[in-house]
Amino acid sequence: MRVSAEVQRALQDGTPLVALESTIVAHGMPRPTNIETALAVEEIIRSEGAIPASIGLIRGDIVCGLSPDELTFLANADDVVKAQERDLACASISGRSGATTVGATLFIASLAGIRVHVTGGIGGVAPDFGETLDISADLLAIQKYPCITVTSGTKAFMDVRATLEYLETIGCPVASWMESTFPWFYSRNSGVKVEWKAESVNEVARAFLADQDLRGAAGMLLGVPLPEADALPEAETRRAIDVALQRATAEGISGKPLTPFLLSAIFEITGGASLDANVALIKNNALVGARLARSLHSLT
Ligand code: PSU
Ligand code: MN
Repeated sequence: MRVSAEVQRALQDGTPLVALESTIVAHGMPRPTNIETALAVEEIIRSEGAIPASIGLIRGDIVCGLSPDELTFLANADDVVKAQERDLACASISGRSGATTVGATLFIASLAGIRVHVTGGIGGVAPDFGETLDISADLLAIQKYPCITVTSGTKAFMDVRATLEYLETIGCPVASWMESTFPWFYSRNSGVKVEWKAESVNEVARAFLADQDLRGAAGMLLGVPLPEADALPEAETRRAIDVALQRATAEGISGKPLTPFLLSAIFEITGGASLDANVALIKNNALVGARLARSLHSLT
């Protein structure tokens, strides 16, 4: 594992740090919006007085603190693996380059000692989990590693209610930012209630530190609804998901290619609004995440 000089310095000097996953860059957004957004997100974090630590795999090296060139490489290369935590060792010994998922990013961030992680969407529990057992490895990692994940929801076509049930079962605290329902990625409201409505970054930071004292190392999830101006009406999100899923069934698409297929179908169905929403939400999460990292630093 290689920690960039800038991230090492921030760790030594006690400058707030924010970890960023790279699957959204390599596989979550089309070019060139992916790299433009990744660089803009890093800039937002800096402008809030924190240091970004983008995480990924470069030719077998696990890197914490990707340079702009390395991010650009991951955004444009065609053979970038989507690395979950379990894939890291195997990808590393075979010299592969990879984008890290939320789960893999949290593992690396926590090794480095970073306590805030910003992403767009997390994996979730799939609507057909009863047959497929498709429950994202992200969820266990979010609970397990001592880092707060800032997200705007699960991938929109996951079962939000089942995902929150699962997080409850495994003991992961879940808050919604200024709302009493969990966000729905492209839309502000999934309709699923949460018990913890967070009213300030200071409240979340204090709760996180108290939880470390009480239970030992553990993570937390903060759902932040995307800004009103970029949000899709709930009915439009519902329709886009339904139509995209029908197309996937009609074309017999399942397994790994399903997510990219659905994302591009949703893009087309919403006339590009889904991508604008995705860009807006990750930028907004970067703002909240950087403020949260600053708050954590002021408390410790
Ligand atoms: N949601 C999106 N775009 C993404 C992801 C989620 O809207 O790119 C990525 C995240 O990196 C997340 C991963 O960790 O997908 C989850 O993959 P899976 O469902 O296979 O666990
Ligand atoms: Mn999955």
